[in-house]
Amino acid sequence: MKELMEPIRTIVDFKKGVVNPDRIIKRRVSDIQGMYADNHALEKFLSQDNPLIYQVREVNIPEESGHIIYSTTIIYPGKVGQEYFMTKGHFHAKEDTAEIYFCLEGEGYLLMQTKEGKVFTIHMKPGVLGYIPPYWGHRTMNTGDKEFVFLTLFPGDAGHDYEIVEKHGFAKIMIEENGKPVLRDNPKYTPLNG
Ligand code: M6P
Ligand code: ZN
Repeated sequence: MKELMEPIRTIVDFKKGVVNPDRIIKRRVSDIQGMYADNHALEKFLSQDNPLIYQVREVNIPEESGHIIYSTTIIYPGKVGQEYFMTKGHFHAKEDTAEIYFCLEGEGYLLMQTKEGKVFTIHMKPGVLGYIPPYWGHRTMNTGDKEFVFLTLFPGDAGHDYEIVEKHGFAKIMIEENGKPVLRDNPKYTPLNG
């Protein structure tokens, strides 16, 4: 008989994310440096304290079809130049897989993009659920002044493809202008089919 996995009980603190995660991934400015538009501001940050931008608190779930992986992400408030602190961003290695982002605390934006360069944003605040359909790359940014916390759920076999984002970037960036977040063209973006 097939041996079944035991069910899991996870506690999620709305402000702090998954309590006692199996793994914490931490990303600092240096881990996503090529993706910020303002090289000058970036160098200043790197020569100083290389701050923590976000952490992902993960539970051990098999990376296999049939499972649902879940984790919480905390993006700290801050900017590199005028550009808000953000996740690295990725497409799914198995492109026909979706994902759900559910905001627990703080505020920010969920930026999505197709490989053809079509862009869509969802303003996230507590209680807002963003559905990322299959084939859309995704990145999130904290546009508020406190920690932005969200829960994510995605198919076990989705995988992460960072290469496209590293090579081409996202078509848009979210920057602060007159105290407000605005979406602007990313000067570092190179279209996939261009
Ligand atoms: C969410 C999920 C994870 C992802 C994390 C950070 O929690 O989408 O799969 O790893 O955000 O985003 P990234 O991997 O793009 O840095
Ligand atoms: Zn994803």
